[in-house]
Amino acid sequence: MSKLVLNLAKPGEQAPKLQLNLSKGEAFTAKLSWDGETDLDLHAIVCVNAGDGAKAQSLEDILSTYNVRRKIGGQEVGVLDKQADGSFQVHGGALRHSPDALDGALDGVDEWIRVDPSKLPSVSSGVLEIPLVAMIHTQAAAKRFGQVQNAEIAIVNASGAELMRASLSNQFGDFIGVQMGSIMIEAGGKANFVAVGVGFNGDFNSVLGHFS
Ligand SMILES: [Ca+2]
Repeated sequence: MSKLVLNLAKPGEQAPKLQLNLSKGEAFTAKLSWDGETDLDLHAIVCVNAGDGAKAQSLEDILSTYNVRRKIGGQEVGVLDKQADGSFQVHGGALRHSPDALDGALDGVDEWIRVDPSKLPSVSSGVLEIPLVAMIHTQAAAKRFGQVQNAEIAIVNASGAELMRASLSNQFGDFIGVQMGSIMIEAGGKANFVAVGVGFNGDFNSVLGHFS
């Protein structure tokens, strides 16, 4: 299909792979934390990988604050409804995103995505692959992770055990975004997290271009 593209504005603006086994059907959470004024965002894309790369099928596969229904210059954009508490979700709640934090003012975790693999549809061939991406909001004037205080991402399983943790401020200081890795779900529900840890300096649509 043709490439998916999202409007990147918000309201008010114009390696070797490390495999981490998850228990079958086990839910887990990606947690993003930082301090200071910068707006960081966590994104996930539900893709099918039939052996020729991970590809999203429609806008309903994209869990991103850029895909929440909103008005930009009088035009409605985005396809995901914001819940009363500010959270939003895809695939009937299989992936749920916290309210979009516009700065790092919260104590501890500022944004999170919770994934419940058991709620996702099974694929007839290939695997479900869900890339997880953390990045600085495009409008945050040329900042890189090295200029953001205490930016960290962690993946935690249902019982609270940490599967991975990375410092974006230190390990990815030269970049505005990082693909942390992908959740891989085989037919039958067995899930792995495959760590990637690739930094990039494009915007979210350039990321989406790889996965659509
Ligand atoms: Ca944010």
